[in-house]
Formats: sequence, C-alpha cells, structure tokens
Amino acid sequence: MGTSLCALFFGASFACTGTDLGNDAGRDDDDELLTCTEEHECHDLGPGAMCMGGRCMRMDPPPVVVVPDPRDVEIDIAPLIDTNPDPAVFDGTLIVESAPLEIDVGVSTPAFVYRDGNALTDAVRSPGPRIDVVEGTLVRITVVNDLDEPTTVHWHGLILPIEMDGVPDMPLPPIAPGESFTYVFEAKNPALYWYHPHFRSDVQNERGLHGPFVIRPSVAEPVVDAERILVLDDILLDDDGAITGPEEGSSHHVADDGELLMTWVGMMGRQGNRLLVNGVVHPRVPVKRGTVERWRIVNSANARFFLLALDGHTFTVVGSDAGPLANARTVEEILLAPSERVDVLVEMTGAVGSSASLVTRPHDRGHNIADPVDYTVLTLAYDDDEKSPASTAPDLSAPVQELVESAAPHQIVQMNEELVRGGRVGFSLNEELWPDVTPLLSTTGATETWELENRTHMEHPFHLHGTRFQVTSRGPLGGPLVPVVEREWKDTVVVEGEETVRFVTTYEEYPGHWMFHCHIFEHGENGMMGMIEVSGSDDGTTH
Ligand SMILES: [Cu+2]
Repeated sequence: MGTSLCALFFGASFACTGTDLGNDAGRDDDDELLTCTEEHECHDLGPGAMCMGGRCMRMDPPPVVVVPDPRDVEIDIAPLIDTNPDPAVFDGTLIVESAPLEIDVGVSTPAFVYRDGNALTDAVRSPGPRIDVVEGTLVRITVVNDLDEPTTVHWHGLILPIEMDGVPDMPLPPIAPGESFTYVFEAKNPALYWYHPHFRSDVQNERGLHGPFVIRPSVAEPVVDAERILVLDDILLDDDGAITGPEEGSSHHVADDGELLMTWVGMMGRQGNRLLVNGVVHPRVPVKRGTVERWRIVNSANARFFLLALDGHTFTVVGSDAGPLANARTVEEILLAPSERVDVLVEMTGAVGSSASLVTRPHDRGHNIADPVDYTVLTLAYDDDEKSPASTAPDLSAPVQELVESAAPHQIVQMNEELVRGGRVGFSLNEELWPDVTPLLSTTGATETWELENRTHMEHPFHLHGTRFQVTSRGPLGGPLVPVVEREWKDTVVVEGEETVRFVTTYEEYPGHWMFHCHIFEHGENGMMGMIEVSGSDDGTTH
C-alpha cells in the first residue's frame, strides 16, 4: 500500500521506497487516522488541515512578513508620458526590461520593470508608470520587450478588442524578446484598472511587472484634498534579497515525524514576506487633519488578500472594480483580493501630530489558517497644524443600471482541486485543467447569468476578461442564494469556499475567445483558467 500511495502523492517519477516515505511507510496499521473523504475529518490536525487525495494533510504556515520602521519616501507613481498633442489620443511607450530594485534598504533585488520610453530619467521602479486618461480617449501604447523571454500586457478590466487583451495566442502571439507591439483601444467606463503580463503571470507579475491605469470621467469630478493611487503588493525575498520561486515539483513533503505537509505556495499561491505600497516597504505618508483624501487601491499581489483597516478611521467606499457605487457605504475593514480595486474617501480625523497605521489583518481564506498578527502596510503622520474649516466628503455616487438575473444560469463554472501527476495540486474549472479546456459559448449582446460553484474549501478570486459584471446573488453551495441588493460593477469576485456566486454580464461589443480564471496567479498557472467563445451576434447565432 505504501508504494501506491507514494506514487499518488509524489508522482510516478518519484523513487517510492519505504525510506523515501519516512515514517509514513510504518503507518499502514493506523491508516484510518489519515484517510478521509471529507475535510472535517482532518480538523484534528489543527490549523491548515485539509483532505487531499483521500488523505489528511496539514499546510505549512504562511510566510512571516518583515515590517521595518517607517520610511519617509515619496510614493506617488509618475504618469506615463503622452507624446500626442491631440487630447483625444494618448500615445505612450512602455519598455519592459530587467533592472535592480531596492526593496530592502541597501539591498539590490533583480527584478523586471516597465519603464517609460519617453521619460528623460533612467530611474526605474515597480509599479510601472500610471496610465491616466479621460474616457473616450484613443489609447495607443507601444510595448517594447527588452526581456530575454516573451511577455504580453493584459489591461485588467478594460473592455477592448480581443487582439488587444494580451493573452498569448488569443489570437496574437506574445511579444518575443527584442520585439514590440502597439496596443490600441478606446478608454471606457471610468475607474481604476491595472496592467500586468498574461505570460507566466505568476513569475512576471511577482518580479515587478504591473502598473495602475486610471480612466477619468469626461465631466469634472468633485474636488478632494488629495487623491492617492495605492498599488498594494507583496513579494517573497530570500536572505540575499532575491525574489524566490516559483516552486517546482511536488506540492507536498513529508515532515520528520512522517506527517504529510502541503506547501503554502502549492496550495495558497505565492504570498510574500514584504508588503509593498507603490513599491515601497512601509512608507510614512504625511497627512493633514481636517482634509478628505480619495484613495484608489488595487491589489497587485500574486496571492495575498489584504484585509485593510486604518487605526481610528473608517473608509467611505464610493467605487468598485469597474465603476462608482450608487450609494456610498462606510466600513471599518476592506477585503481586497488579488486584482480587486476599491475607491474610498478617508476623512482625516486624527489628532495633529499623531500617527495612524494602515494594517492588513489576519484573514482566513480557507483551511482555517491566516497570518498570525496584523501587519502594518503604511503609517500616516499627521501634520502639526490642521485644515480649518475641515473639508466634507464629496458625493461621488452614480446610478448603476441593474442587470436582471435569470431563473436558470446560462453559464456554469465549477471550481475544484485535485492531486495531479507529479504530486502537484491542480486547480480545475468544470473538471478541466488549462490548456485542455472546452470553451463556453456565448454571443455579443446576450445578457447572461453565470453561476460560479466553488467546491473547494478556499477562496478563489474569479476574473472574467472582456466585460464587467454585477454580482446578483450568492449563498452556500447547494443552498438558497441571497439576492445582492447594492449592485456594483466588478470584473473580479471572490468566491468563498463551498459558496455559489451568480453574476450577470453582457459582452456588448467585442467577439472573441475571452479568458476567465482564478486571479491567484499560481492557481491559474496550475490549471484554473478557462475561456468563453463569444460570437458576433450578426453571425446569425441566437441565444
Ligand atoms: Cu484560486
């Protein structure tokens, strides 16, 4: 029995002997303690316990985050230079190249960066330049690949022709080393978006390739005292300051005492040990009492969920991934999964001369395991004087035209996980692992209800390309769904473990093979990607 179990867990190529399995080979007598069919049968193993491949396992703890003392560093991200004098057209150049970054003070970290090809400075940083345009602008961005490997740029959340979506071979090939490509599209739906590669995203995004993309409304917005674009990220550094991973090989190992352990990366994705705000670890940001700031936040991390709280303050949420809310809501915490965005107003009510910490709180995204403590993301430092009279929060709301959920879903996506060859965990959609997938089918103009069924015990942030959607109902897997009353425009939604989420969307304009996938990049690269083939409605196809 030991041999076959070994082959299952470690793959046929692994030398399966009693010695290699450690004490596990001697556990045949009490195998019933380790076998399982349901997750709860493993809970005696403590935090991180799971049932995988019919065996109880426990997960490694998450990496411990290092938070140094705050640094007084400017965190604003410079805008990408527009070389076209016509305000209706934006022409910019992004050069993708290798460069060292200083993540830890005095330590050089080899990384990848987007550099503004028209900037006069050689200074580089990650995130890449802020692309900042008004809706209706024709955007033309030439991407020059100076890496030694192919890359693409995916404009996350933007609605554009399929050729401009940056997914390799869908239908255009990736940009080869030394080559360039000009992406052309119109900016629609004002909100904060972001851009990143869709070629080995787990590696290239982690190494620094991502940047913010702001689309502003064509009518002037109410004034705030300050607007901050905050790109939150984390990065996993080794003792020499190098970016580690991705992990290859089995997702499991055998502890000295014979216990089966699942690696954190193999199961949860690569979570970092440094937290970054616009590329800076723990910046100190000066603020003034009596002001109102607008923070537009994107989570560009591979896998980390930020559960944000600001000591002594609340957040007034005014916008979501792909548009403003109809009604602002005040909250004390914001959960932001990879690639989600949030638009908030923060009233600076702290005492003059005081400070406040923006932290990410422990969040269990599955298997009863989370960070052990709060980690500080940035520190606010209040000036010694205040604004008087104090500003009041402006009204940034806008109506959200509600889409209607149908009684039966048109598209169903089941999320699952399984042990696959080589001992890795494969994350599947409709029991298929990318790239061996059967496309869903749709047509432009059809308003369709999607049902996402998460059959795993962990959260997956589901992202659909080429459109935006409204979550309309959600509830426990197999149980009653509860309508979502406050509608918002999303392109990424967190589906909790054993949860069903329904959303409604319309591919209004652009046919093509559009991707959908888990935005934990390691899950996507380990199978959790699929596609929908959207035909033009004038093909004669009806729905
Ligand atoms: Cu996932």
